[in-house]
Amino acid sequence: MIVIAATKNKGKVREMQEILFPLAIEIISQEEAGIELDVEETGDTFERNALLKARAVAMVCDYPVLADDSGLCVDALGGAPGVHSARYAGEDATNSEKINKLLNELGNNDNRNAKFVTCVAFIMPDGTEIIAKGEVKGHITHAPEGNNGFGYDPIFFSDELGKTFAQSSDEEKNSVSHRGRALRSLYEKLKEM
Ligand code: ITT
Repeated sequence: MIVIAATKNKGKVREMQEILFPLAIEIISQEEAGIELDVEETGDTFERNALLKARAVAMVCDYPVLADDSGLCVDALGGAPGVHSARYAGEDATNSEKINKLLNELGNNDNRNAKFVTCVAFIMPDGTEIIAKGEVKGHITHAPEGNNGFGYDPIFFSDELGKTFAQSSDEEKNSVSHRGRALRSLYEKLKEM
């Protein structure tokens, strides 16, 4: 099955491809499909924003569409940056700027518990919508560690892997990540249909 990914984030596209290819789902990014859309993420939940992105792309193509809205929720920051993870340090901020802002906000707080959350929205050409979610728990390191992955990966220490996501291979990250779990849950729902 060929699916259009309703995202402009290249890190997400790569992970979607790696996770879904073994399940016989081929991901093509909206950019590769020639779809130029900038969807404003006005929702206050991951689910609402995933649906906003998926619906916008589904309106202009005849393929199944998959959107991912995700973020990092830090306990001591009341769940921030959460749905605002992409623009936490401003519209055009780099990953380093976002990471530095988060580390500064957290300071030396002993409670460094955090989780990554993903909500995926899948829309079939007949308009059927399927939602699936995934989470992974861990904690925020005191400094960035590792160069793999994207976004906040260098400061997210996965309890299950015993290292940061940026110190992990793609395969290791995908095996426990919020995105891996959400996409495998989506696949199970699709199989049942
Ligand atoms: P699209 O809306 O085009 O999909 P985006 O990057 O704006 O791309 P989100 O609104 O879902 O996507 O923002 C999620 C942000 O959370 C993302 O930009 C990263 O900074 C961070 N994030 C999400 N998943 C991540 C992961 O697996 N590793 C590290 N950071 C992640």
